[in-house]
Amino acid sequence: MLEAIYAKIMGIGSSRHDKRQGCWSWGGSSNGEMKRPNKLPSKLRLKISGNQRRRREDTFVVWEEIPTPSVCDHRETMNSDASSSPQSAPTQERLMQIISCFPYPTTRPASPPPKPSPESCEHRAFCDAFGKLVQVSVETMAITALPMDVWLKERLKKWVQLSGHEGSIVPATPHTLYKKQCVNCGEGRAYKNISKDPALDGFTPKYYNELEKNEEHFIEIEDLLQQFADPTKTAIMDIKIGTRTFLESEVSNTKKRADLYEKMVTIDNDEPTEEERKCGAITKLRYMQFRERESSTAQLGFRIEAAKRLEGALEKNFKKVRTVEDVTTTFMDFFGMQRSRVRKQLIERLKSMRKAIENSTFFNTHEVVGSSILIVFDTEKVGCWMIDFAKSSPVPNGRTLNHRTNWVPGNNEDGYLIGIDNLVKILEELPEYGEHPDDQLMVTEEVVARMKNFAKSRGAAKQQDDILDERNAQRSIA
Ligand code: I3P
Repeated sequence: MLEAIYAKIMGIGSSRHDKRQGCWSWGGSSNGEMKRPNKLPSKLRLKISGNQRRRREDTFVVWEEIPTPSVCDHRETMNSDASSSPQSAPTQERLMQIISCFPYPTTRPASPPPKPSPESCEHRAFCDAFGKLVQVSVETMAITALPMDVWLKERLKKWVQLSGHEGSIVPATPHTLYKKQCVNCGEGRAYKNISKDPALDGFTPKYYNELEKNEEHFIEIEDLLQQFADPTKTAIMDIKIGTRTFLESEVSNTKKRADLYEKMVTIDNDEPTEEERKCGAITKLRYMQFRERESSTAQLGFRIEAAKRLEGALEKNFKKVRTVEDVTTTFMDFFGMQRSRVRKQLIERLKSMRKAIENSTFFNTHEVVGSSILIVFDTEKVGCWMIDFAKSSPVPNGRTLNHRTNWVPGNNEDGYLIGIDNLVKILEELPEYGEHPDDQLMVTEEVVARMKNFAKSRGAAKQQDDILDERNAQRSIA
């Protein structure tokens, strides 16, 4: 779910924040369901208005303060309640352990992405050899200048992972990430095809490399957050796009899974049929379609997977954000007071992205399932990219797709453009900041600071008035 917040950070599904460590992480995988914390400060609850009120208890969206983003291991933290006793803190050694499963990180600049234009063998051989020489010398210099563990610790301090399966993404160089590839996953091939499609240039992370370590496969891609002045001071949202989130191969997969049954009842205890209850297990297709219906995927062709607000708050669970109203409210909370500026730039970017997709050879010939739109903004800049192509593959028999036709088994349509169309529409209909009644309730740190300053200046002015009054009184007595 959530590519890295590096943000999809990656294909987000559930997440956990360890306050003591000041770290946060996201995971979109099998085992990590969040429970509703017992008590939440009311101002941190998602505001719900109008006809959403009836679902207030269901719409479980929590914003939590996150002091310092860093990386932590989901496996140690994902299965317990936020309000329960403290978890064992992931140590630097533990982080190094995770990193050690990946190809060795390096302070070298990432090697340039492969050139799409055909070159002569001689030319390529020369470039390869020359590239290696340059790389070796840069690497040597960089390592001399900054020891690897120091570099890595620094990098991890600013490390945020949004999407993908837990522990699946780590820093590779100051501007790139390693992403672990699942078995039979065609993501490297998808990225190679994307790099050959000029229409998509700049709309996805740059793809650099495919690597292997201990028989595991990795790709090296751009870390999009590094385009921002301070990646820890960004707001990030991962939106899974498409009306279908499962592969067609799942339709014929009859394997029943207890973990997915458990996840289903955590979301809605009334959902399983009698037979499913007896069995205590369901197929992946059943679970994925249930998730599509419970969220906005089925109706709107996209769903919010995870988000971190500018002020540093982390959104944990959007599984029941389903209607246009739910989505609108969540966007308003996410954009905060930056709404007017961010919304405008986002709409423009999404419209160009839509045009790019309509003109893209890659999209014409591939189904793109479980991919996300990653939105990142800070106080200066707004970015938006397509990420996570783990479930993207060429359509068989030379057929083409339009990404707007409804899915029926065998037609490979994914509803990608249905999602973008609805996203643009909802953003266009968002009220300007200040026009919505809820805006007055948005008491952010900035507003509190402004109120304090105002009170202070009022206090100072009153003191001056009192002094003047006293002086005047003394004068009149004299
Ligand atoms: C997960 C989510 C992931 C999916 C995962 C689901 O559900 O849909 O995208 O992984 O399947 O469990 P949730 O969001 O409710 O946590 P894939 O996209 O790789 O299929 P999995 O359990 O088979 O990993």
